[in-house]
Amino acid sequence: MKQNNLEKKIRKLKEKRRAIILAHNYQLPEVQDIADFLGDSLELSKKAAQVDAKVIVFCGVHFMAETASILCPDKKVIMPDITAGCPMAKMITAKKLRRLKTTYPEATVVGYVNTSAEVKAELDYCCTSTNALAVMEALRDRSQIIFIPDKYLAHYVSQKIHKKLIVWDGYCPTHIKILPQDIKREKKLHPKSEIIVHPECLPEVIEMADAVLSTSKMCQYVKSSKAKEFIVATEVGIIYRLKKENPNKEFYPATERAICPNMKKITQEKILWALEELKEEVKVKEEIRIRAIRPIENMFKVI
Ligand code: CIZ
Ligand code: SF4
Repeated sequence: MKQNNLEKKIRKLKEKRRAIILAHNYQLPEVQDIADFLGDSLELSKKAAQVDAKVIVFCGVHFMAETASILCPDKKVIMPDITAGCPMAKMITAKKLRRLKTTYPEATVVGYVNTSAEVKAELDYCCTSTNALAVMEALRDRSQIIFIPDKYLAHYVSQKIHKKLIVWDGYCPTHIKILPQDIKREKKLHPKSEIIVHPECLPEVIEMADAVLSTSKMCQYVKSSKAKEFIVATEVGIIYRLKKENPNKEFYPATERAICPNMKKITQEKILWALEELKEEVKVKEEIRIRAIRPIENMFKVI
C-alpha cells in the first residue's frame, strides 16, 4: 500500500521515540492502518505490557489507556486525544460504587473493563465482553453479586447463568441505537447472513443473534464461520478491520447510526502530534494502581 507523507513521518518518529501504536477495533480506518496492533481493550493492554517499547500511543478511549497504565506502569502511555472518553464508564464513580457496596456489604463486586481506574480499585473482579460469561460462571455460587456498570451486559450474563444480579443503570449510548427493526431489515435484504451481536446491545437485539460476541471474538468468529455474509451489530468501525482481514466475505452494519463519537476523535495528525510532544500522558496514581490491578489479576485467575 502506498504510504502518504503523514504516515511516513509517523513511522519515522515512532522509531526515534521507541513507540508502538495500539488501536481499538472501533478506530477510524486511517488510525487502524498506521497501528502496530489492533484489538479490544484488554488485548491492547496486554500487548502494551509485553512489547519492547518505551512509549505506548493508545488510540482508544480513556479507560483503555488507564488499563494499559495499570498493567505497565514503567511505560509512558499517551493518548492522541485525551478528551476521548467512554460515556458508559462515566455513568458510575468510585463514590457511587462505595455507596452501593455499603447497601450490599456481603456482595462480590464485578465490574466491566469499561470503568475508570478509581472504580476498578473498588472491584473484586474485572471482566471484559470476551470473558464476562466465564468470570460470572466461576462466581455463580456467590450469594450476592453486584455487576456494574452495563445493565445490558448484566442482563445477558444473568440470563445465561440463571442468577439474579444487583445491577447499575449504565449502558452504551452507541449500542442502544441498534434496534430490532434494523436487524429485521438487514436480514430481509441479506437473508443468508449470520447475525453477530455485541453483548452491550439491547436484550431484544441480543435475542435475534446467531452469535453474541465481543469485538475480538467477532474477528475470530467470522474467519472460521462457513457463512459468507454477516450482519454486524456493534460500533461500525470494526467493519473496516473485518473486511480487510476477510476480503471474500461481506459485512453489513446493522445500522450506520451505531457510531461512537469518542472513538472517532483520533486521527493520523493527532498521532503525529502526540509523538512529537509525547503527550497527553495517562498515568494512574500508584495508590490507585495497586488496588486496581487486583480485580484484573483475579479475573485472570478464574478464566
Ligand atoms: O473491551 C473492549 O474493547 C470493548 C469495550 C468492547 C469489545 O467488545 O471489544
Ligand atoms: Fe463506550 Fe460505547 Fe463508545 Fe465503547 S462504543 S467506548 S462502550 S460509548
